[in-house]
Amino acid sequence: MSKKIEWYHDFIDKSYRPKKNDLKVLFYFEPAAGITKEDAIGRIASESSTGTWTTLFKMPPRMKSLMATAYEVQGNYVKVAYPADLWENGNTPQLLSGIAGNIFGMKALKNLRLIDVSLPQDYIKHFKGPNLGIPGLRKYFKVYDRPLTGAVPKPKVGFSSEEHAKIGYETWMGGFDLVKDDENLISQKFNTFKRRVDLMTKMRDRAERETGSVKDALLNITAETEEMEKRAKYLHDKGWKYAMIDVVVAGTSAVQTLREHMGDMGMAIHAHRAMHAAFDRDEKHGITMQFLAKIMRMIGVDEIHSGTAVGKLVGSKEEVQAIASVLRDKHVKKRGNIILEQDWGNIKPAFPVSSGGLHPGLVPEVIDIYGKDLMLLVSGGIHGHPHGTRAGAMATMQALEAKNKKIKLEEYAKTHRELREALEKWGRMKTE
Ligand code: CAP
Ligand code: MG
Repeated sequence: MSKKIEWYHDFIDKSYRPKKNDLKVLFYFEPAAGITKEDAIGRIASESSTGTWTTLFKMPPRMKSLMATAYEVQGNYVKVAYPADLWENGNTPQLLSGIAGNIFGMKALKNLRLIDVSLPQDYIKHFKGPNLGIPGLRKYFKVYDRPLTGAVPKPKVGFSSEEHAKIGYETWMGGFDLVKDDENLISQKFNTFKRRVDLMTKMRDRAERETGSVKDALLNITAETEEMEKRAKYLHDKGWKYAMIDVVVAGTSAVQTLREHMGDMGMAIHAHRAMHAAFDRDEKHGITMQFLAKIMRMIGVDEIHSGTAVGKLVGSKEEVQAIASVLRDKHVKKRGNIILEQDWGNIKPAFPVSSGGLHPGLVPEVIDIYGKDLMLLVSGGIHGHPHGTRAGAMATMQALEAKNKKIKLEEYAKTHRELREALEKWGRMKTE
């Protein structure tokens, strides 16, 4: 028999019971041709903790206590426990370099998907979580019985700051709480951040005066981190409660820095997830959206896009509800091989954000899927209304009222013109 040259199987112990402070991770895996399941799971635990590809000449015995353990295998799902001492307090990138790092590139695996992590109290206590979260934002808007509503001026980019602010005003006047920048609108020549903020500030003050309601915006500050800090401060100085960040492209480290900075100013973070589908779309490989949502709630975004299940973008009802549970529940219950249990302790709940291809006719279905603790973004679905943005926002608010009163949309539309016109155009159509 040849000499032992690797020690991957040392990372497997099916009799192991995770300790209270272990991090537990659920993976889906498919071994490459010629690799056994045992070889595969040993490699996952090894590469994401203390291992290397070969046995070593020397290894201090205490290192044993830092090894991860693959402890439960069910078909192609494996759970791995990681000792608390492997992780630096409050360092999200370090966590990702471990459990979401090299392992995705191992030749021994045909596919690997990081489904969820269960984080012990001792780990999450080093993070702040959302600054305002659902309760803080509801209190700020004084809106308790319906989702918060918002819209992005469409098309995505191209409007001047003046045009943008006018559309924003119409959106607010139609009854929406928020006007949102698109993910790729930040500070282009034709619509710079400062000019947009200045004009939006004037329009917000006017809309607030005229409606008597709180109006805010999700203005996109995404840039290099120090520039984001400056932009957040600028928003604060102009009386805005929010800033929006494209959190995946900006990175966890930048989001964490902004959470600190904006927390000091009493602000909330709206997290857009542009680029998430590069790693969460393939069902067999990559990282799930519920994992991203969990990490972002831990760091402290107040809301994050989570899909619609009925709109134009990918994401099933099951997936969308798993994400909502991770974001909103205090005690997240384990669901099959979809989510692990999570006790959030003192970390506040964050809003899921349903967006992408929505229009008034889809509102009841979205509420059936999510319930009311939600941010509802309807953009094309208001600006495409036969009577324009304001009427489109009104139609959406009417759809929400109808749902609240348990009245069928078609019935409510008989006495609500804007809703009727929206239904005449789109009906209950599912977008693509
Ligand atoms: C929606 C949107 C959002 C997507 C993001 C867009 O506009 O502004 O960025 O919804 O997707 O550009 O498509 P519409 P997700 O309402 O006009 O479709 O929320 O799934 O991350
Ligand atoms: Mg967008």
